[in-house]
Amino acid sequence: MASGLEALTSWVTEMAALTRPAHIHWCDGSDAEYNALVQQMLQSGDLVELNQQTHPGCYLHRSDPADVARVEHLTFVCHPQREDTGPNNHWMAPDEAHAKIDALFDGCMAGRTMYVVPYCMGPIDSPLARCGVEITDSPYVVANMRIMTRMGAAAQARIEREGMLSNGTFVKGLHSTGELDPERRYIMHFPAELSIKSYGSGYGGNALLGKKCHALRIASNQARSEGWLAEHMLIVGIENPRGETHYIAAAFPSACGKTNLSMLIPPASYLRDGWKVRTIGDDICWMRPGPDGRLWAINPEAGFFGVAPGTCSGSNPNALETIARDTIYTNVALTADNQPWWEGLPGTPVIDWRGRPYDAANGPAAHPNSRFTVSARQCPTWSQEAEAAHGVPISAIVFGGRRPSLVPLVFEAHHWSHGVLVGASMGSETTAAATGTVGVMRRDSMAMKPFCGYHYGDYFAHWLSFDQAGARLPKVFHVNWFRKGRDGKFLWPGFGDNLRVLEWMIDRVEGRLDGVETPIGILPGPAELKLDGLDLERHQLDELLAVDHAGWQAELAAIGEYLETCMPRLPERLRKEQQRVAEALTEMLRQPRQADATT
Ligand code: OXD
Ligand code: MN
Repeated sequence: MASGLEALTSWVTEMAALTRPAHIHWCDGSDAEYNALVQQMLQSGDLVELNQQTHPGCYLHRSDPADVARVEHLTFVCHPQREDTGPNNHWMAPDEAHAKIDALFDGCMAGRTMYVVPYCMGPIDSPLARCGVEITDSPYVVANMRIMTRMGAAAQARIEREGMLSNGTFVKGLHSTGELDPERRYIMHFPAELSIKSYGSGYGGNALLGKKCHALRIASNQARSEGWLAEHMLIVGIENPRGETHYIAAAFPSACGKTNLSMLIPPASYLRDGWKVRTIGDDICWMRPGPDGRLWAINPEAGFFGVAPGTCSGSNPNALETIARDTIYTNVALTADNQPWWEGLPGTPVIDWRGRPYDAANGPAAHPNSRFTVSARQCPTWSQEAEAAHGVPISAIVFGGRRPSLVPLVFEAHHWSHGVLVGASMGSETTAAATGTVGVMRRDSMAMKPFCGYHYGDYFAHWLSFDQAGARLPKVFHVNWFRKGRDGKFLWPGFGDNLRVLEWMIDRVEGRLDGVETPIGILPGPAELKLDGLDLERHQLDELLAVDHAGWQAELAAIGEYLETCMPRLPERLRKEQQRVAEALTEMLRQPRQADATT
């Protein structure tokens, strides 16, 4: 059996023969290497230096205007059997996919440097972590991978050590920015081969292969066969004044506030009382049952690739502090004194994201999906527990999306199977994180629609399978920070005040509050949410916690239709759950007086 190093070098040799670079650089992940890459990119114009007085170590990268977001329509999951890919993914036969993309890779690195980027997703000594190697011709990708992953010599040493052990096999990722022509762009995944090929895009989600491609699409497959979960979730630790710390994992679709929630600042009265927030991760969570039956989670990433617009002192002061130094900005605007700028910040833009003099007639100054890449260690709420090899125990799983109507502020699932239904039924308005129309409601089960690397029906069955004797599973909740009133304005203040909802969840986990039973789940009882100091009128709270039974009956019917798209692989248990809730709603509507009472 080949050693890890032999397997790695023979694959690198093969990829070099295909792409024919002028040089090959094996990345060690050192500061000197990073600094040299930055200097090289400043010279080539790939990076622009920002104001080093206000933003030391910060640089701006401008993408090609046609390459600013994930491209779901060009993203393929190539299982040998089409059916394994499911209705949630695009499929191409592996042979056809390799042939198509290899034709693009053929000679594409001529005259350029090929970088070999070994990385580890998760703490380097964690049994839950997994390694990969990305080959790329983009120094911007290398610099971002160094921030987003444990990249370089330590990762390579782990790959060499693990060799070809069954769980030690590294994920092979080949990337080239190519011509950045959307007509010659593919993001291909080969789960059975643990490999990824990405051509024609330099955008983060398409090009930083450790992130969405490895840590979600490939890892979700591995997780299924090895008995764990790879999820699109933040992980946050909340310490209450009693000294209890609860870790909460929360799934929201892209650009719905995961970064904000993971580093929220408690309301003033909570701060006075001693509440503390600890950030473990803002986007991806790998979790598996521990010997105690609880789910233990790690954040496989080492940095944040966050959405810039909207990040401001009101929404996320911790993020602002995090990105004040040593940050790569992508597609933001500039002020007159060369500071990064985006909509939501004070000040005035002078140069827009495309490098043109700012003119409001051209649209927003910063691209709506402009980003910052920064080490998570710079975050004021960063927790040392993020480095814990065994991970952190998860007390609650939260699902949520942008739902302007119908869905209450918070409810708790009745039990695990119901929680899986709640996650599977998630819906949200689309955002600028992917190309396409923004603001359209789409189902996004577990916020994994663009990221689940296999058939959703099998994925739901995998989730259900954790409900076993001896399991101490987290409680499951659903939240909606985005409910709007009749005036079209958000009813809930969100941001730091979301801690009030997390407090209710923790009290439910600890068995301190009763909640109110409804057919859709358990809601906070009157006065169970702490609202002191909040400017919220009674009717707004009533609206936030209302259960519109007739509206939910229609929603359950729509959920039923959506689940049908997973036939014949839809687990019977999930279908029964949908029927159970639908019937409970029908029953409630048959008793008008009772229905009125909770509406
Ligand atoms: C991301 C995304 O970049 O979800 O995290 O698109
Ligand atoms: Mn994401």
